[in-house]
Amino acid sequence: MMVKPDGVQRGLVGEIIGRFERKGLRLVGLKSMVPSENIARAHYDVHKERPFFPGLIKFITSGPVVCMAWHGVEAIKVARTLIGATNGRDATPGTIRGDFGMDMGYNMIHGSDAPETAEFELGLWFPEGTMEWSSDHEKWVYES
Ligand code: DAT
Ligand code: MG
Repeated sequence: MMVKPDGVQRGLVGEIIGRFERKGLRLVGLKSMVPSENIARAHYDVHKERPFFPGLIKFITSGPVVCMAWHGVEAIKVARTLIGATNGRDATPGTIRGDFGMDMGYNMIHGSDAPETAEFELGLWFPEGTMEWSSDHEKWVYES
């Protein structure tokens, strides 16, 4: 997942990370950077033919983002549920976009949408790999 430049500018990094932590996901990678044009284009390659693509690349490369790798059972689905619909005006209250967003492009956070895209995006943003660690409190997150 990635907090986009609007989320960083609005001071929502802690709020967003806190929601995933409290849900019970385990943080296995975290870094901040101003994305290069190359990494942004590779990340959004599936959208390269769309009319909004140039604006999206300009936005994502406009300032710092926070890249996060999270681990958990069905983590992708769980995270997408917490994130909410793409357009903040349509997103359900209680989701990140539903609570903080009013826009389609400025929607604060990216989340991988499938295991294959997660694998691709993790390789792109975390070429050094992610952390292996176990959380002592996880035994109280999952019954078995
Ligand atoms: P999501 O971020 O919910 O996975 P997506 O993968 O369809 O959404 O699109 C990637 C990003 O591109 C999205 O977060 C915001 C932007 N975007 C999508 N559709 C758009 C549109 N019609 N106009 C402007 N920006 C758009
Ligand atoms: Mg997407």
